[in-house]
Amino acid sequence: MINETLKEYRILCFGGGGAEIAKELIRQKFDSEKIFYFDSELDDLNTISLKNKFQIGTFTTFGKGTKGKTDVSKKIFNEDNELFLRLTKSDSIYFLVGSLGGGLFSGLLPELAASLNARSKKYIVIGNLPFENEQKFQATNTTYAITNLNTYTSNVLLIKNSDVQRNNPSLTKAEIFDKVNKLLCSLIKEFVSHFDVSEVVNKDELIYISSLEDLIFTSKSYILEHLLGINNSENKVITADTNLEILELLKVQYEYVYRISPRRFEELVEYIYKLSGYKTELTKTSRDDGADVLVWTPPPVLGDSFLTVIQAKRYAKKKHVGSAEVRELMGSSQVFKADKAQLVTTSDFSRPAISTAKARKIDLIKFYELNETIKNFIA
Ligand SMILES: Nc1nc2c(ncn2[C@@H]2O[C@H](COP(=O)(O)OP(=O)(O)OP(=O)(O)O)[C@@H](O)[C@H]2O)c(=O)[nH]1
Ligand SMILES: [Mg+2]
Repeated sequence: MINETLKEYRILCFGGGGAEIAKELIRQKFDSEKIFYFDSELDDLNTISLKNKFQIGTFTTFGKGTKGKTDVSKKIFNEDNELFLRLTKSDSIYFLVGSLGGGLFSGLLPELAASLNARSKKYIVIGNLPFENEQKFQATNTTYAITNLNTYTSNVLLIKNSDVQRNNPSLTKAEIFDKVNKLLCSLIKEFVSHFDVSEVVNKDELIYISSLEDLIFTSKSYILEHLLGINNSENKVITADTNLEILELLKVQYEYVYRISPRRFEELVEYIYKLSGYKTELTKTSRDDGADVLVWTPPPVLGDSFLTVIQAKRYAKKKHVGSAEVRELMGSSQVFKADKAQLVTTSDFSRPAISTAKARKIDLIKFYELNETIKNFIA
């Protein structure tokens, strides 16, 4: 029953260190639906395959990092406030995860904490501190983050890189990071499973702003509170619906569609058809028949249902869909013995694509048109 309740958590990872921790979470088979990764650095975003990853601060850093500047993070936070609000709307427990020292996570943490506090959300900060001998700005950023964070929460658990190094003097730096990531993951795992950190983590490696016992107590009582609010068999654990949250966001800020992962985009397309009442299926990621979504139209009174295969292309604004993509979809339409094929994109279609599609009777759809039709379905 506890596990049922704990479906309600989200692990939000930030910045380069956050990406490494997220990768470890994925390796340890954490439910990837629960893992979110945010970064302004495209180079780091590209190293991880995750549905819930978001480019932030696009208009602040243009795909670069903050270069160690926490004030840049504040701008990023303001730019993407809407995204954070939407993704932290439900009454989940939020884990804010990353590595202090760099600009992004250090600068965002106090802003996120302030925002979560203002809306009475529950959260726990889990991360690591830079090595003692790292560059000066790392220490400055860390102090900035912790001092400001202190005014909002005492639910903070941090591991010091240097402590791990002292306890494991023979390890290389890369091995230390690996160890730190594993420690952080076990910390999260413990919280998610039974909220007892004492067994998995060597307490000497852990610094905590409040006492660990307090933290565990707080979290436990939250869980209990949460549990008491539901009656077991028919329990009302509402799993937050990320697709809906993102559609709501797109309703007010359409441009976000360029910052989500391609897989998330495929899901959104499927979701729209599902909301419209159709039977749908998302094809496996590994499958490469060129079809992402299958939609069955209900049969008119009697007869066979009508199958539409859909290919979803989350392309950058300027990258238009060409005739090759249309031909590929044609092929996959045959593989699936489909009655109809549609190509949905976030960008536009080239002239050859349009003429190829016309000859083959393939529908070319711009995502905003699809999104427009769905507006009626969401509050
Ligand atoms: N947990 C963890 N931390 C790491 C790893 N590799 C580097 N770091 C730490 O990450 C800290 C912060 O750097 P980043 O996370 O890259 O910084 P950022 O938050 O992305 O900020 P900017 O890149 O400056 O915008 C450094 O001080 C390193 O100690 C890793 O594999 N795991
Ligand atoms: Mg970075």
